Amino acid sequence: FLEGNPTVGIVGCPFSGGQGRTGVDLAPNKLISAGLVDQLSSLGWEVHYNSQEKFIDIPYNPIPASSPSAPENGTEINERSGKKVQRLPDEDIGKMKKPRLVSAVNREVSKEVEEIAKKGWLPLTLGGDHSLAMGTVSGTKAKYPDACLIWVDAHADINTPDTTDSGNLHGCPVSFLLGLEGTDVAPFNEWLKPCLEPEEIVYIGLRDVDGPEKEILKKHGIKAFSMHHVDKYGIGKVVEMALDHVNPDRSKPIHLSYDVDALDPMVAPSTGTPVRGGLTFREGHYITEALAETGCLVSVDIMEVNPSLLDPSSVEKTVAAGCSLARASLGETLL
Ligand code: 4U7
Ligand code: MN
Ligand code: MN
Ligand code: MN
Repeated sequence: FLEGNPTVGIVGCPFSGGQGRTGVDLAPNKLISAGLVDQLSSLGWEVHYNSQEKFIDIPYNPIPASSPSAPENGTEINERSGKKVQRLPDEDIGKMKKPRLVSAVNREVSKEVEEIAKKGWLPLTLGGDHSLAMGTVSGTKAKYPDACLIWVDAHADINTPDTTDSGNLHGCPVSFLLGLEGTDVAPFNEWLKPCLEPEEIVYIGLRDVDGPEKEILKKHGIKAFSMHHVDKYGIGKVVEMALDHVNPDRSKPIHLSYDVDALDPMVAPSTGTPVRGGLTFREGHYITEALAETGCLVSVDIMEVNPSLLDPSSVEKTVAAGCSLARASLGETLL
């Protein structure tokens, strides 16, 4: 599906507004500093890297109210960009936290991913939190309307604005992409149109799914392989069954959205919502290798690395895992 020399457009998204912990916004820089650009070049890819630092000047940018640079009139100096930004209020809408910011950022991500995909390149989005998948998947779908979605995660991320308990939008992107009941709400409905059918998505790695999410999965007949299925069938069979479901002829483009919390916390400890009993290092990488092998991968997300959590060795492990998942997705082979 890609055109010309294999080219990857890395979209660095330093964004944490879809959940409550800071630090996940540091991941793109960390992954790049770890050498990701050279690593992908070595695999034969032409690499373009574009950091979306402009996010931090989006008007709803949540600077802590106690920030020393915060004058009373609502105009503040952004500590990271040094630029003046006007901070508009971003009050909860229903249960949704930071809805305007999450929407505005994803609107930019969607445009960026669409642009890269339309050049015939592969967008590799480095999160940031997983709310960013609203943008990445809609951007991919704009170029490839028949793309299927493989969602690797401990969580289903399919809460709606009505079912979410936490109000964190990183737990909701899939419901918006599907256009489930309750997602046709401002500000998202100003740009995000439902672009995914329930039979176009498959999950691998689930082990922490909220009650209402289970109901949604059942109601819409959404295929999911939990850790129970990985244990039962082995990862090789699970990936084959997952592909048989969304891409039976291996003829459709594939978007891979990879939340590193799918990996066991021993493998990827530095992430905001770790859940024990996850994928081993090899199981996690097998998924990306097998998808690369199909030749159908057109867009990849590596999400939820949080370099500010735990000790330096945990951070290093998690960052290294993020880089190696990206390499394996782009065709690094063991032999
Ligand atoms: B992630 C959760 F309640 N379901 O909605 C929620 F358990 O992108 C977690 O997969 C969401 O890390 C996790 O807040 C989102 C919770
Ligand atoms: Mn998760
Ligand atoms: Mn997730
Ligand atoms: Mn998480």
